[in-house]
Amino acid sequence: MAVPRYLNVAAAQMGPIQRDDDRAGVVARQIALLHEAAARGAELVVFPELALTTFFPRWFVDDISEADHWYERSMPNEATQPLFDEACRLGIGFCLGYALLGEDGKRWNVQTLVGRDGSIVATYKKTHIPGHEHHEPGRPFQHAERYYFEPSPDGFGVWDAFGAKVGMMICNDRRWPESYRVMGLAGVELILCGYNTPIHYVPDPSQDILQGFHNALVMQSGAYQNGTWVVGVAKAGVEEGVDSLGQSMIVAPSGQIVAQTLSCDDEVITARCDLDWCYRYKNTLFDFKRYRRPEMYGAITEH
Ligand code: CDT
Repeated sequence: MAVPRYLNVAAAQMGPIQRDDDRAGVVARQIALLHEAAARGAELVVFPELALTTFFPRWFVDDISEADHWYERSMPNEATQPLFDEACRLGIGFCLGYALLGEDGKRWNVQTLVGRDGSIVATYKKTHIPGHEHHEPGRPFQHAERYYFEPSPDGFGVWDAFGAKVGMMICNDRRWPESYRVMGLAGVELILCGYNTPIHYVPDPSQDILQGFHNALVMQSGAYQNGTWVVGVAKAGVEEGVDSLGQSMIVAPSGQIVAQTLSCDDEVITARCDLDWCYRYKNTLFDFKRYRRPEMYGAITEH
């Protein structure tokens, strides 16, 4: 008989981080979330996208070096070492989103996965960069991610960690079925995804009322169609006047939401993830080897 595999996972949603909030204060909030997750038996805690700063792509600066202070130069660093130390002391792993300015001068939107012993498992760079490249002065706020970040050249990875096959994606990645499918093909069992989603979608405000629906729609379908757990974690609430979606959730391989936040503040939700549940889908309806027709899907990568 196979030994059942369970992983206690926490989504540590964060309320807004304002422009003047310093990293020490943000990390103190994260440590408080870590403690709450630990008290609930979590082994892995997932924080949002850009979890150390405000969502700075909402402002444009002509000289990008003026934005350097929003980026980390290394991980861990002086500001985040207390989080690493406390997580290691508690024996909890975590996944943290932040902006990274590499030694080569390249700017990335990343998530780092840290093991229960404090060692870095992997750093994932965001693949799909939404928004715009140039200043758009007519907008109520900018979404200039394409100015501030390069698209990852690495693609999606799946790592053996926490006794599971763990993948990562960041915010807009969750809207694309290819993100889940590439990881699904690598056998992913648990996908970790931080996000910052403004309620107001400037190019088409008719979508505003649907933000919560679309958020659940993509993560539930991605989980189900690939037989994987998905953990989606928001930086929520009104940040510098911009209202952002909460509704962080943990989705089972069946597509069912097993836990969801109720607030737009710092809030922890947890789930005991049965990793073998994935195979009820991977070995039946979504038995990729048996049923997929990749020779019919060429257009997806050709165009
Ligand atoms: N951070 C991020 O990727 N946000 C986008 C907002 C929509 S595009 C302006 C998202 O997909 O949620």
